[in-house]
Amino acid sequence: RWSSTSAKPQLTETIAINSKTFKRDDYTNITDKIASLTQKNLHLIQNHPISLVRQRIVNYFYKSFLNSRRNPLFSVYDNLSPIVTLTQNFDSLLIPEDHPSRSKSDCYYINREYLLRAHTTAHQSELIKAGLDNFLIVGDVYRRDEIDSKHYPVFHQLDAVRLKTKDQLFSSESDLKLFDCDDTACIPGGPSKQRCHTLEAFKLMEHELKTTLVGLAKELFGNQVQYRWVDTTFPFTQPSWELEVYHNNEWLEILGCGIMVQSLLTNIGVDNRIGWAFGLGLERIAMCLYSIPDIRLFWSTDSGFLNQFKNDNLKTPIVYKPISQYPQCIHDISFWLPEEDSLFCSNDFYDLVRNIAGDLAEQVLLVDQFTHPKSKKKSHCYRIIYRHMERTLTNAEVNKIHQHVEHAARDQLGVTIR
Ligand code: FA5
Ligand code: MG
Repeated sequence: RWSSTSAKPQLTETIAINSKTFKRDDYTNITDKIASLTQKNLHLIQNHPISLVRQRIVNYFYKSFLNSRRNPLFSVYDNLSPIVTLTQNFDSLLIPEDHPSRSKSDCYYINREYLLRAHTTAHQSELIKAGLDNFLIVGDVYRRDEIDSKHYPVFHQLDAVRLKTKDQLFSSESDLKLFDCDDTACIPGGPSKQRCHTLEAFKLMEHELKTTLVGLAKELFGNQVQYRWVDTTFPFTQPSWELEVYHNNEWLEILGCGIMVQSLLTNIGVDNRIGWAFGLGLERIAMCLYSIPDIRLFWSTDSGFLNQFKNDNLKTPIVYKPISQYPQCIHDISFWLPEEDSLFCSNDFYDLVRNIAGDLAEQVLLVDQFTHPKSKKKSHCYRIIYRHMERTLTNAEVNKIHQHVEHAARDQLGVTIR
């Protein structure tokens, strides 16, 4: 999305990610900074708080669901490549062509065929197709978003799927059925069950899903945790809910879930099972559990951070103690958007800052915007707050970075610095 009026930076025809090479095209919007994060696997690093939360959730599933031989029922996939096709991330999940979540301003596209997964749900269909009925997926996910203490372009999710046959849901002697009709057409969005499901199958699945997740919330936050269910919609579940827990005087959304849309299953050849699924964010839970104030800290390689999470028992309470608070450096940048201002989106600017300043950019805020009454040109003013997490930044150092941001914004986004 380069403005036609600006000088195009010299781009190579291909881009290398995790030692694989991809062709660039008009969809490519992944930056080097983001590409460099695809091999970090924070969720697999020993003692890392993201890894601790992963282990606690996996253990909860291992002990809650056992097969007849008393072995864990769920298998875990935590090492799948984050590079997925548009089919995996969207089509297999019935996400419509015109759904906003597909937009270039929200996703990191490698090209028209591949992107960095925006949710771990991207692997759901392929694992079901491989014959699995009960599984967890854990991994890094990528979304273009604002920059503040709770948002980072990479975070980690854990997804679960559980499929049940009629015999597993009701017992083999029962006359009860899973399906009322083969009409899998459903009007998405409503809070009601899908027409093809019998009321009894639906109710039992809803009950198991919700008791499993309330049990998980109690396991993580303690038996006294206050929670509530909020109706929501996903293209791949119906009905759908979010679970919120009350923490530090506010309701926090920790996951989305629902009864899997039956046509998603029939599309991949499964016609005798009903399923539930959910997806949760590991950072949010870790920030609550360990009082971690800033999402950038998860990427810290400082031993003063990781050492605080060493423990022999996953359930030992840990309270993160800030290594120190270094001062912020605040710089504003104002510019005119390109003539054709639809070519510009704020997320492009956020990525540009992230690419240049890395984790030194603590926040980028759009503080002012206006349209010139005569020329109709639009102006944006952003406030960039720079701060190092482990030392004091010098003025000279910040000025240099900020200048670099100004030049790059001019050259790459076609804006005119005011
Ligand atoms: C999804 O990603 C769905 N794939 C979840 C799902 C799976 C629903 C299977 C039904 C069945 P959502 O975008 O709401 O939904 O993200 C799920 C969770 O990820 C959120 O509840 C939140 O805990 C976490 N999350 C989402 N966005 C962010 C973010 N920017 N930073 C940190 N955590 C986030
Ligand atoms: Mg949500």
